[in-house]
Amino acid sequence: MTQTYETLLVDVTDRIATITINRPEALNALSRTVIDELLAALDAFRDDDSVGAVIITGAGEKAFVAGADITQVRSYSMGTGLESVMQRAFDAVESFEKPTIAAVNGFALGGGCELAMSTDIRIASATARFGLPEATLGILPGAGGTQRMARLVGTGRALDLVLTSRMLSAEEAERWGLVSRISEPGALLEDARQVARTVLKKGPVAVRLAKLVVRSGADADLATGQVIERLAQSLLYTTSDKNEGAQAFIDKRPAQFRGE
Ligand code: CO8
Repeated sequence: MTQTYETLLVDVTDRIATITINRPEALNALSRTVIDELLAALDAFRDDDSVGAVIITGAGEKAFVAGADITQVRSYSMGTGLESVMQRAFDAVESFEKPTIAAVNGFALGGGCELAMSTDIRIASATARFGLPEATLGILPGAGGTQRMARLVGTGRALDLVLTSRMLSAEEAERWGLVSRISEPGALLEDARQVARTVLKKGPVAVRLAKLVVRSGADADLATGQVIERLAQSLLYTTSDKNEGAQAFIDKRPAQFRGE
């Protein structure tokens, strides 16, 4: 039975878990409860073989997540910053073993943009808007935002967003490389599920290792990244999935991967 949450709606269908952050009255802002429940949901999915991929989205059509809950921001102290629960939470999203997709259905601001950036694949509704407006509140994007944005779109563009609080349309976000696909608003979730279904047809060990290699290589020098790549590939060469994938191609049939 799927666990119930106060601030999340969770559905598991065809090995795809959809987590909907459900506080539409506050544009799905990230309260501490949302963060705790998001981590609890990922923990539950980690060892659950009935879940192969996770989609994260927001309730309603207006917002994916409009940032940290500003009503709680006033109580943040230096200790809150140092403890940085949100930074660690998004690290957990980024390093989650199974593929993750953000279906960005509206405003993805501050912590919402940072959450989306910690997923593997970002799909935006044509009406989505992205930004890191923390400086307007006298703080900075402290949940990985200053770092992930610079890595995704380059330092100059990241500084433009961070220093001015400007918002990007879905089209601009795609041009900048912040999202890789745009959907019509009504088709967003189904498009995200289609992407998840496509990934789920691939060799599961290959998908898991490919994610690990791309992620760990992104912050390494080329030679180190290539060593990681070579080691992962050598491991895959020992799997029966590798033989099945090649045989299925020769037989002109879909592969039946066993994850070993
Ligand atoms: N937190 C709490 N409530 C919110 C938030 C939020 N982030 N965003 C919107 N709401 C609430 C509004 O207060 C409003 O509530 P009510 O109806 O009770 O007045 C309701 O949602 C609807 O919002 P608006 O009326 O403002 O809707 P508009 O269409 O006029 O505007 C915007 C939409 C542009 C999205 C606007 O709501 C907005 O600017 N929201 C705030 C965006 C923002 O600044 N986000 C960044 C927050 S800071 C952050 O994320 C820090 C992350 C790193 C922290 C690290 C800590 C260690």
